[in-house]
Amino acid sequence: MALSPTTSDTTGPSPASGSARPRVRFPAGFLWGASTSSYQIEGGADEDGRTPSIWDTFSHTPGRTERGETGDVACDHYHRYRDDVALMSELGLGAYRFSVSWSRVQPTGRGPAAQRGLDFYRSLADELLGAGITPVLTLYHWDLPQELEDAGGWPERDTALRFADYAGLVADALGDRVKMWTTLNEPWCSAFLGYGSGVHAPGRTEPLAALRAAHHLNLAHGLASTALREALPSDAQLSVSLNPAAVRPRSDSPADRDAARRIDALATRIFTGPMLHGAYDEDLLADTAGITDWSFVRDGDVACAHQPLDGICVNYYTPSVVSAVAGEREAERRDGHGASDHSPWPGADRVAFHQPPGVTTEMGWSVDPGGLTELLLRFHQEAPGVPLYITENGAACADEPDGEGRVHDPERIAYVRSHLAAVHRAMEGGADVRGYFLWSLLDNFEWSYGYSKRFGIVHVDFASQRRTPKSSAHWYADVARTGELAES
Ligand code: IFM
Repeated sequence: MALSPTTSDTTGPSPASGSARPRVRFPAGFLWGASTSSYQIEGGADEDGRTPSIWDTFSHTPGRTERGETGDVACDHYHRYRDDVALMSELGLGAYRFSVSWSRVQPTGRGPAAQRGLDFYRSLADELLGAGITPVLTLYHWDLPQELEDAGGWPERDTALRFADYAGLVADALGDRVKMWTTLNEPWCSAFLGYGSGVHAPGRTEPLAALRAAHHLNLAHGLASTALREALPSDAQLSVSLNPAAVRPRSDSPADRDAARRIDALATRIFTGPMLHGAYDEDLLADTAGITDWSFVRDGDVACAHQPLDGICVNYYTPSVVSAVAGEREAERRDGHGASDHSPWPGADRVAFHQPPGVTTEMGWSVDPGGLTELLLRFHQEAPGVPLYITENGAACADEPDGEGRVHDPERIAYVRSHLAAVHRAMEGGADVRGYFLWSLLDNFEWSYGYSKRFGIVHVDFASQRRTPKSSAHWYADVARTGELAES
């Protein structure tokens, strides 16, 4: 079903709709893409001068990842990127979001760039542009050079300064090819899973370090944005990818609503406060006062983090349902972020997380598209006039090829369909959403879960590196081609 090239409305059924399912139409120019990240797919871990990142160290530490799996080879994308771009082209993707491995392009996290590392990303961008696919570059998707962690990592201010230098190097090398730039991916995970619960690299479990890391990530975003604006052509678009929480109190009681407020502050407002409004909220500072007086925040830091943005990128998978813990009871820790005796929520020890009823994905995450509509409408209100993108959304399913080598994943199609409908509802409510990037293009290294969770629309047989587009890939290609979605 082809779209008229001039069609740009986002509401109402398609005039061509003849099926029983109502159809929604996305505007012409809407970006249909898929996302990946460097450590999760590249492999080539010690090639061409790349040095270890915190994820190399962490995954090589016994007991840190499922079955001791690492990203040493992953999807071998470092050697197969041409074929992967050809696959994207066959699927008709309009955009591809990838991240740069910092230690591949600046091996010690300081000093001059490594030419061969930069050349890889230049060739990748050229390949994409040649195929008519818009490259969308994320500077940091969790793989900090190990040398910078050895110097203290994100809890130390210097890491933010190093990040700005790195941003400038990458901008100088790719600014002529890449127009869409994202500073950080999900800084909440870097700070609170990396330094709080320790389920992510570098595996530290220090509440104060987690809060310091969050602040220095905000500062890093601000400093890098300034460096990017200086180095990039004026038509470059700058954004950040956040994973804000859609938090629901389990009941309407004041205690449960307060629990939701605390998690909202720690998950979302700790970043949107400085980045969008130039301040940390008072309630966040009060909730964490037992851990820190925030004296590591220097004059001018939050103003620096508060940079003009050309887009806000939202990553969404599942909501959180929380309640207050009464009395001496231990808080339930089903927050969906992996098993640890340490909390990723400093200052929220008396908050319990609950599994919502209903369907879950292989991650155990409940399927609730309403959370995505809610978050998009929230950003529409909080940052009026700033275009929104969904830079990650998708589902892990237990996908395996059938006897004929085909991979059927109707659960993933249902998940993506319902979330695209949720995006459309937010657009009907006024949200200026410009694109959707499915997580993920390929099955890949799912962090501490190793290769046990498959998020790809393309199946990867990790032994042979054979790629097989799943039925969701063909379905998504059709949505991308027509700009239309049949709601279930
Ligand atoms: O695989 C991750 C990705 O790296 C960051 N966002 C969530 C995805 C699924 O867990």
